[in-house]
Amino acid sequence: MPIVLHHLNNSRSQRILWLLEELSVPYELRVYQRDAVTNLAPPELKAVHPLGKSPLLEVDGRIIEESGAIVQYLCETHGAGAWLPEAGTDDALRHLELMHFAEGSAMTPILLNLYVSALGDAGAPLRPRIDDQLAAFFGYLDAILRSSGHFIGDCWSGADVMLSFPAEVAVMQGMGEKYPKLAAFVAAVHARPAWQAARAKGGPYFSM
Ligand SMILES: N[C@@H](CCC(=O)N[C@@H](CS)C(=O)NCC(=O)O)C(=O)O
Repeated sequence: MPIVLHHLNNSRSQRILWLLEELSVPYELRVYQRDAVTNLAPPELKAVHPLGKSPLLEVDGRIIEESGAIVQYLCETHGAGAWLPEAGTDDALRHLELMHFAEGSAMTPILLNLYVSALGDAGAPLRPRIDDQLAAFFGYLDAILRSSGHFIGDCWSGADVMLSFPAEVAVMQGMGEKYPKLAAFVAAVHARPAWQAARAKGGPYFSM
């Protein structure tokens, strides 16, 4: 029974699709379309998992949710020793931190920005704090990117996959010049044949 990725178009699930392609994992792709008006996931995703969000990875009938858990699982089971630093090393601890940072910290101001922007002038009192936190997190990511172009060591890892989404948000929102290392990282991600194969299968992503 192949692994199934329950994929929502134009979403954080794109990075899982990319990783599946990188690792040459045999998988079945089930694509769900956002509502054209609300941009929310369709109700069919709730039949897969009560939260009705994506990505969801189905392995032998078991649904794995949360991007970080899915990335960790795929790297451990299909990474052939690559994509994760050696256990017990400082890089492994750093990797753990960044895997959690991607969803646990970086996404907070990104989502607040999205929601508060919809409020127009009513959201103005929240704007300085959100802008401050976006600058703090994007600036941090830009600063910690290594000269290798990766977040850990000299090669691709699960942390690169997880952080590709907040990095893309920064660049797609026109902050590439302010964060040139993030911009170069995103360009390197998008140049990967596996990323392009994922983009072809997953459909339009941001404005690409
Ligand atoms: N922390 C979760 C977030 C999942 C999530 O919120 N996914 C969004 C797509 S980016 C979603 O499904 N949104 C549709 C909705 O909430 O209706 C993860 O990384 O897997």
